Amino acid sequence: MELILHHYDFSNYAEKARLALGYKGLAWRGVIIPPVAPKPDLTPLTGGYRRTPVLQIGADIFCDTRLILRELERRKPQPSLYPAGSTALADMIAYWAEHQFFRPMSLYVSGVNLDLLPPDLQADRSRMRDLPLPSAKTVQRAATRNAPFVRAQLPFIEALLSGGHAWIAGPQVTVADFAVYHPLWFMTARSQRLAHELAPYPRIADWMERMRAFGHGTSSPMSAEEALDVAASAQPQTPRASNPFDEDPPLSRHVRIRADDYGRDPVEGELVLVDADEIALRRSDPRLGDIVVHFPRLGYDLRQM
Ligand SMILES: N[C@@H](CCC(=O)N[C@@H](CS)C(=O)NCC(=O)O)C(=O)O
Repeated sequence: MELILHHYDFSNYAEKARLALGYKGLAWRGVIIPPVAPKPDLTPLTGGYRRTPVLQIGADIFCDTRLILRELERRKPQPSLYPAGSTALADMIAYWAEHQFFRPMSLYVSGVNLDLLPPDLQADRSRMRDLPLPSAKTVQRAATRNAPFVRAQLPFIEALLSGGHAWIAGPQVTVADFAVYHPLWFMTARSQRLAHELAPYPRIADWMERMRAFGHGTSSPMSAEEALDVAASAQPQTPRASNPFDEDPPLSRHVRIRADDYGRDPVEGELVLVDADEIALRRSDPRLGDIVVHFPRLGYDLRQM
């Protein structure tokens, strides 16, 4: 079954997924989705989730790169993203990179590149976070306030790469490499205006070069229409056995899942899989039939309706 990545070029989380596909030497099809809502060809697949990227395999939809990388590992275990012994540390570093390091990075980069952003982007991102639309001045002030947070954390990364460590969590490649890479990629993806921030860090530069060399695997474009047809003519795979916590709703209950931070559009359906890493629900779309939508456990709120 083909791997279909719904993405757009300047999405840094999509870059994380593309690079993981490259690391594993996978072939995939790419559907370009709009960078702002509404996303009328994506939400029939996800049931409402609008963030980027999304991985489709037939009538199974994987939301969030945390789960997308796990799913790639399941389908092609080698080379591994979760080498024995480094996984806990890698997961914790990845959490830091995406929850503590990336937000100031995003505010700094967006402020500095304000004149280069698509005109509707700020308004969409404010709506996505339930915030009022900021003025240009507010965006620039946020950049000024957040630059020190970026600058204070860059040395952490240089330090992780010292002491003979080739990769972020030690001697082997892990998910932490991909989670730390994409915020740095974002820094100079749109312009070179912040390239000077990385200049003092030779180890970061060398490691980013080795990350870039993984490439994106082999990809060919697919239209949104074709991806919807793939979902319509496929059946979701039978979910693997669940291993719920006592607090979880029983399987087959009607549940709602949504992100716990931003882009919190709810997805509703019947709970079909729940364990420590993943939650999945089955929903029915009038055109596509049954779809199973998968989320990582961490970062998502699961509620019985
Ligand atoms: N935790 C999510 C975060 C994804 C995310 O925030 N992606 C950004 C793009 S880089 C996004 O969705 N922006 C709004 C959009 O694309 O609609 C993941 O790991 O996939």
